[in-house]
Amino acid sequence: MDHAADAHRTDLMTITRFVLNEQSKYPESRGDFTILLNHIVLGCKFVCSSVNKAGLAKLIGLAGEINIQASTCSNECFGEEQKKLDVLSNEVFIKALVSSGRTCILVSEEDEDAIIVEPSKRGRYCVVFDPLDGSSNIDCGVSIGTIFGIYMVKDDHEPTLADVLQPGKQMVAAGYCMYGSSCTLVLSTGKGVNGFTLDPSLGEFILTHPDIRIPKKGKIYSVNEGNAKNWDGPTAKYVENCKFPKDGSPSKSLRYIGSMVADVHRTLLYGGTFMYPADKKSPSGKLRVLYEVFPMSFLMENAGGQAFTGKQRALDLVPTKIHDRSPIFLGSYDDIEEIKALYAAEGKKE
Ligand code: AHM
Ligand code: MG
Repeated sequence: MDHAADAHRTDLMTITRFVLNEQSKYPESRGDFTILLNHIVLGCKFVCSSVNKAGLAKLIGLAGEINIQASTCSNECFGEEQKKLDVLSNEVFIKALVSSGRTCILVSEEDEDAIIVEPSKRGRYCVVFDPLDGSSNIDCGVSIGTIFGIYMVKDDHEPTLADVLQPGKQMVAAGYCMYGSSCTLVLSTGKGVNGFTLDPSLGEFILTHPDIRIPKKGKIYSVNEGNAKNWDGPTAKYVENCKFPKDGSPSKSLRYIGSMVADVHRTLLYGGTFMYPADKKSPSGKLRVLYEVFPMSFLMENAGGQAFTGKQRALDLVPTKIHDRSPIFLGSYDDIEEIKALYAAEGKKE
């Protein structure tokens, strides 16, 4: 009997145990981060279960629509009114985060204004999140996900927007949970990136992807090419190089799901680039700085890759509004170097 392999199967590294181990390296740690993360994990499990049941529970549809199934639906979570999954996910995460007692300000893609947590429930963390990114993909069963970033305030002041309008490099942790063929939570607390897969029979996220490192160079590029006619010069040139390389290397493959969590997850594991560039119609691109660009850039850098806006390192951006957008190019170190060189060359021409 192979005892080492057996120990691997029976000595399960759950996400809570993993984070506790990590936090115990800091003597000043008070366990607050572990508690916060447990609440995020709970939100992810709830959303995962709702996404899996979406067809059955007739959750798909317009928010506010009366769910004709509701009166016969025994699942009291879903109530009388049919809730669209992104609305439901937003409520789940806000309730989980506030009830953790460890947050002071929340920014959600679904809410125009930041949520200031009431004083009796406040803690030191600010959480920015997209509760269900890629929700236009729900109806066809494509992978979707939750994205989150976490900042920490240093003292007990009254929370303000200034606490979250901080460059991404100030985040203390970031991650995403992908609701796909399996439910995978990828997390970085600033030292490497680790992936955990939900074991539905245990209800626990188990470490399945320790110390994820993105390949230094990739064979895939990922972008919505339907926008090509409006791209700037460097983006067009990079994509042209992917298809018709001039150095004799093989052409790259195009993969684009249109769901950021799934596209970034593939990029982290297989390497290559994911881009949502600026274009003439959307000079700031589409993706949101605080809860899409920053968390994914934080993960990329911590896995050995890079994230670039076309002008600067993405994590150096200073957002001025909570729903700001930015162009983004992220992925394998060498591939992003190539994009940076194309922008630098364009800059010299101007
Ligand atoms: P959403 O926040 O409204 O779901 O939009 C974000 C999504 C990302 O997941 C994805 O990368 C992008 O929009 C796809 O956009 P497009 O359909 O323009 O290619
Ligand atoms: Mg989104």
